[in-house]
Amino acid sequence: IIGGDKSIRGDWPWQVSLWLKSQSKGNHPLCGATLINSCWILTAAHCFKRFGKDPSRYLVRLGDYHTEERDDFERSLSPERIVIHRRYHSQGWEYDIALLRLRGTEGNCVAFNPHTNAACLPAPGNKSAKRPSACVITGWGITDSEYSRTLLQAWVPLLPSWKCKKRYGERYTSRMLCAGSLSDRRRVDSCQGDSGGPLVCQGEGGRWALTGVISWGHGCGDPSFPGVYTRVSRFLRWIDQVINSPPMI
Ligand code: 4AZ
Repeated sequence: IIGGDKSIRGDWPWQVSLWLKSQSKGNHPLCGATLINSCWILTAAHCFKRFGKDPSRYLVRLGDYHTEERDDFERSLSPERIVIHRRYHSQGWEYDIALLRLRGTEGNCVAFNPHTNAACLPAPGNKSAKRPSACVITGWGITDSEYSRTLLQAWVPLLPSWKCKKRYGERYTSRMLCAGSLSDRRRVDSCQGDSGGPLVCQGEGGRWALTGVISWGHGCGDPSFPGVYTRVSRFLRWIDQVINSPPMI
């Protein structure tokens, strides 16, 4: 996260970190992710580009705050299944969305507590609802120099799509969201290591909804190249289908 602040422990209880397991080199943080119910975690498809989709190679850590200290509520689990959107192609950035299933029975995989809880999905079908102004990105990714050890947060404004269209051309599509700093005085952006993590926006009644998945962009914190996010509202049916269909054996 560029231009962010240290978060407060427990403020973003849906934040998950995704790790690559390695016995020789120690586990290695790869991506952010978001808990969306007791059994499912939403992240970016490109997180699996390098090391594949064998769930046994990964760990997810819930309730984490400081990556190198043991927090009272943190828990590491291995995912049971990884589902990558079938239209995702590793050469591009379209359909950059994936779901991870945790082990457990029917809606009963992890217990929620003040440090582990699910984010809401956006309400379906209210396209006309006014654009939320307050959105927050969170992650342990690159700051100005290195990965952060504590969970960082940053407020980012959602930008009109034409701003990303203008910069990125055809690569920016209606299944993406554009967000970032408006002025060059304060650079605010997501960056490498944050991807897969949440962009949440606060709606009526103070309810936070998972509006975007941190996905890509040209560099980080460059005011002329905003960050690009997977537009979660376009994938509600896909999410529902994956979660509610029996696993293929
Ligand atoms: C990345 O490499 C990445 N500035 C994530 C987000 C952004 C750029 C790169 C957006 O995962």
